[in-house]
Amino acid sequence: MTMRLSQTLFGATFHNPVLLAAGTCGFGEELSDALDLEAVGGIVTKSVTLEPRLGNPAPRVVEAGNAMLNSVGLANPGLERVCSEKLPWMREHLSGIQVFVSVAGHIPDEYWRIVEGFESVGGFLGYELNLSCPNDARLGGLPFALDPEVLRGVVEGARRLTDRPLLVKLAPNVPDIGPVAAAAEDAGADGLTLVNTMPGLVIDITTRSAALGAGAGGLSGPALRAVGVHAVHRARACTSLPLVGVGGITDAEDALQYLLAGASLVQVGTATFADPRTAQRVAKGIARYGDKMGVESIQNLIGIYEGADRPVSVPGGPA
Ligand code: RRO
Repeated sequence: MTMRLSQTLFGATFHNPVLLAAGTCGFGEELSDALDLEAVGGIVTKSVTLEPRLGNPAPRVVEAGNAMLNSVGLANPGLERVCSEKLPWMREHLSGIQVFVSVAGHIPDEYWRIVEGFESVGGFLGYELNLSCPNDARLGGLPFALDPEVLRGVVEGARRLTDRPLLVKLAPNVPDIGPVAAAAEDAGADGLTLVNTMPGLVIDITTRSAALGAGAGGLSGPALRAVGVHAVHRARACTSLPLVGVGGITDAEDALQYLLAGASLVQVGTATFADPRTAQRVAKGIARYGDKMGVESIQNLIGIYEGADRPVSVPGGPA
């Protein structure tokens, strides 16, 4: 028996559950020589802002133990050029897979104007609202995803502007992701992506300065995996939305943890930098696991973690 990997979610068919994460595949074209993009379930673009951004000073990426620290600073061509230069390529070359446009901004109005701009062009499935970038000071404020009520306002406004699937990307550094997930659902999100990178700092002890050009950054890679799996598990208990798990996936076993915890889809991010074919390999490995276990469809694996019904303990919070 061969396990069925395809699923219908958000009114669209995902031929497998493994997507490329925002910020790790550009707009597809940048990776098209290194892997067969039709072999992944979909991609999420680099976050797009209203105006072009050059990004932060180098180095933008450093090693941090079993992890990576980045502060890219939202480098992207901006709404207008993405619509005129990137979307046509994606429309032509990625018709067999699902594309989400990642949206970021400093103020709610920026998110809404970007969604309005993309709505007038089309040629992709939906949006991933990036409310959790750790490297964007938001004019001195914190990422929207750290406060359920602030997040609610951004999502409600975006919801009024589009009928396309709206994913909301959450941050790992909250005391309890449950209320944040519930607020996103209440505000009209169609799905949640968990999690963005975790704030971190690497210090060069020779220069006594930060190893990254920008100072602090966002931690990703294997060290983040258990945090992401826990976030999915916690969100599963608090919402009925489809969940997209991301953080530290390098092989099928990692991805399976997210699926069992309750994610319908997963994203591969940091591991793509080391091997652009990681997502393909992960999808094949999930299928092999299903075959070995005699599972008919991937849907029969989602959320069947045996602790799913147990009360979720939140460190520092009530059990
Ligand atoms: O561009 C970045 O520095 C960045 C973004 Br937008 C994000 O959402 N997460 C991250 O780790 N880096």
